[in-house]
Amino acid sequence: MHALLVIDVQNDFCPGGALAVTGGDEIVMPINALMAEFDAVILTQDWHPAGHSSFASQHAGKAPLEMIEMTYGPQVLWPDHCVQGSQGAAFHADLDSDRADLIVRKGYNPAIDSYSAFFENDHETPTGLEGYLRTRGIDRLTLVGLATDFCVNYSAVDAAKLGFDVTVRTDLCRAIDLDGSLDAARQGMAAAGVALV
Ligand code: VGL
Ligand code: ZN
Repeated sequence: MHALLVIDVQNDFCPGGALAVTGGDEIVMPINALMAEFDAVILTQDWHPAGHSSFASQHAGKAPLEMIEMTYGPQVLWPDHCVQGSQGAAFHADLDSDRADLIVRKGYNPAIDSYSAFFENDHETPTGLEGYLRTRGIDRLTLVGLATDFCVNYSAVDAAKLGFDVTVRTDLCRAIDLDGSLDAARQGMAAAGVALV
């Protein structure tokens, strides 16, 4: 069984959003068209409580895109984004979210960010997605969405480590590209055995 995993195609990651990814909206229609080719379609949704610890606004003297050390390791600080229930957290209006079998929300823990669809950024707290996939007999995943170098990257690497057969459609992803993060992500995914096509 082969699932399409659509990562964070939300207003805040599209042009005009709080953490806009260049060209983020270009991938929406082609992703919709791709959905019909899969046995399952799963969407993820970045879903932070107001005042989330990954927001620069919560750290005195810190600006967005600066780094801090959290108990679980280094963390990039972001502008406030994808706050639960906000328009920014909603899926892009053209994304065919009705087609989804499952929507996985992540980043709801106030103290821990969660780039990956599988684990929070402590790399151990699970979201439950692994169990869902295994109980449905899904062993292959194709990933698309935003952003290539953060949530797509972390999700793809975790999926490969868990033993899934993982492909990233790089033409249907767009990147933030912070200080070489896109090159690092490409290398990390390839080293983990992810097929980049
Ligand atoms: C993401 C930064 C913060 C992403 C989410 O979806 O790649 N990036 N939250
Ligand atoms: Zn986030």
